[in-house]
This record gives sequence, C-alpha cells and structure tokens, in this order.
Amino acid sequence: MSLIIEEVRCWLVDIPTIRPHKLSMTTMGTQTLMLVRLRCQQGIIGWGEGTTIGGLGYGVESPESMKITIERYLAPLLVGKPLSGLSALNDVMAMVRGNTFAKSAMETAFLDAYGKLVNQPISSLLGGAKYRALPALWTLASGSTQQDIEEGQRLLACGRHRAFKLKIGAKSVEEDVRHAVQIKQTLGETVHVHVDVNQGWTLAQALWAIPRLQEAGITLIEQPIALTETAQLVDLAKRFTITLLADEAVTDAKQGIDLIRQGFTGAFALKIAKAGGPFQALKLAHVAEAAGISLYGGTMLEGTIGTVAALHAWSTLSLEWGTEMFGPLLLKDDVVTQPLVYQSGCVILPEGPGLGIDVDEDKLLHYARPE
Ligand code: MUC
Ligand code: MG
Repeated sequence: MSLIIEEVRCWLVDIPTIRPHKLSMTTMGTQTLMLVRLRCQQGIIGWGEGTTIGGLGYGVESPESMKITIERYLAPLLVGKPLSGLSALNDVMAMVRGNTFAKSAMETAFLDAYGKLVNQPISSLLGGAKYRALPALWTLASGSTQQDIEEGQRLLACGRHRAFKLKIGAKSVEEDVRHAVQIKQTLGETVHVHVDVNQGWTLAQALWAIPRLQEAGITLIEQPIALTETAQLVDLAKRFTITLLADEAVTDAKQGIDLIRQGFTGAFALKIAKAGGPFQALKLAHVAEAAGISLYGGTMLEGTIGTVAALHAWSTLSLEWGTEMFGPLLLKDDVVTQPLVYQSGCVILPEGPGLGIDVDEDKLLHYARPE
C-alpha cells in the first residue's frame, strides 16, 4: 500500500517549562516544539515533532533550522510521490545529508500517517510492542540540592516516579559530587539515581568523580566527557564497575558500531532525534543488542508527539535501564487533546492507529509563532 503526501506544513510552538531546567550547557525556561503536519491522500493526517535543547546549545540543529530543512529541502522531495513504506521514505530522505532532528520529525509524521492508512499503531510497523507500560524516570535539574530533594520526595510519595536522573556538569566537580551524593543518600538505597554530566568534565575530573559517585550508590554516569573523546570514554567504562551511558557520543548505528569496535562496555542512550527517527533509532538499538550493549530510552525533551513516537519504538525493545520519557511533564501545556498517563513509575503507550493521539489545532495555533 502506498501513501501519497499532498502537503507538508510546519509550525514553531513555544511552551514554557514548569520550572527552570538547568543543564551543563543551558538553562531552559521554554521548550520549542517544531511540529510538522503531513496531509495525505484519502484525508489522512500525520504529525511529527522535532525538539532540541537550548537553541544551538545542545546539538547542531535548531528548531528554526529543522523547519527550514523540511520546508525547503525535504518536503519538495516527498510531496506527490507514492511512498510504499519506511524504506522508500528512507531512500528519499537520504538525498538530504545530516539534519537528523528534522528527519526524525518527518519520519514520525510519515509513520503516524502510514499507521492510519493501514490501521496499525506505529509500534506494530516497527516490530510490535512487547509491553504498554514503560518505566519513565524524572530529571531533577532545578539547580538547588534542597529543591531537587523536595521534588524527588514529592514524586516518590505520589508514586509518579521511582527513579531519577540528576543534571550536573555546570558547577565545580566537587559541588557536583556533593550534590549527587546528598540527593542519593536522602532519597534512599532503593531509589535509582543516575547523573548526566552532558560532557561537562575533563578526563581528570571524571577520574576523580566517578569512584566517589559509584561508592555513593549512583547507578549510571551519562556522558561525563566530550562527545569526541571516544577512546577516553571506552577507557573510563573499563575502569569502573558502574555503567557509563554514552549519549552525545552515540547518535546512530554507524557510531554505535564504531564505539563497539573500540571495545566500549557501557550502555547506549537512544534518541529518535539523534538517529533521524524512531526507525533509525531502532537500527542503533539492534546493533547494540547484537553486541550485548544495554539500552536506555532517551529524550530530547520532546512534547507529547515526539515522546509517543519514541515510546512506540522503545516498546519493541528490552531496555535494561528503562526510559526518561518525561518531556511532556516538564511543559506547562501541550498541543494534544489527551495528556499521556504517568503512574507507578511508568508511562503508558497510547493505543490506536499511528501515534494513537489527537492534536488540538486550536491550541497549536494559540502557541505557534506568527509566520
Ligand atoms: C540529555 O542529554 O539527556 C534528557 C533529559 C533531560 O533533562 O535532558 C535531556 C538531555
Ligand atoms: Mg544525556
């Protein structure tokens, strides 16, 4: 069965966060959702979303560049062509180099539309969901140890989350370690706490901090050093028993193979934006599975559309380290008619064809930047 796209439209939607979200490279007070809508033959609509963190602070694409990449380069290649599925879409999109964040939004919108065409959820197009409740941690990133502790305790008490990630790397390494150890000790032995340094340390700082965090019972150390220092990351992973999670250092299947060949023994964080879409992220996941590398379902702090797209992919995998698909909870509002359900430390994969969610176009237009 083929899908013919008739029109592609993009919007930039700015939504405030519930509190400042502090990472090593930026503090977020707003998230910009780059939304794409495919209008296809037979009246089928597909939605996709691309996000990043802090404009160009995190990655090489901005929301504005994603929109222009789609409007100017991807849409003209795709509109009017009969697309028989993901492989056909892939071949066309390969004519544009790079720009995986923009391609992720397009691949998501295509999967949403194609799923509606064949009356199947995206997870079924990607191999089939193994479960519908996926573990989802919460990231503590207020910048204050006391506030993070209170936030963590409140979320544990109401049962929404059972595991946490801490954003560190912006302060001195001594302060980072003190902050993480204090939070871990207060939240307790049974609560999984991991840290994301977002490339904030030098090798020497990492060598000082990692054994201290390991000793305190921190469970994972995410991207401690610069993404380009893969030999050092491989070395660090071999030195300690605590698992090192490669995030910025591993975007797609090719980079996964490179790290595995170098002897990496840690885990991989998957993100649909890094790889170029849910299907592309699964290619990295399958390489990792074949090499015995454990997996973690990562977020680019997407709203509901991008989060659900990733959940469909992650639901087909065994994720030893769970997921961090909490993005919609960080936003004060969203553009969908029904919020995702978060309960007992998990997020529930929606049912229905395509993404399984409906977009509220009035809300979208309310938040959208004027053209
Ligand atoms: C990252 O690097 O993992 C994920 C959660 C969060 O708070 O930031 C992102 C980015
Ligand atoms: Mg990370």
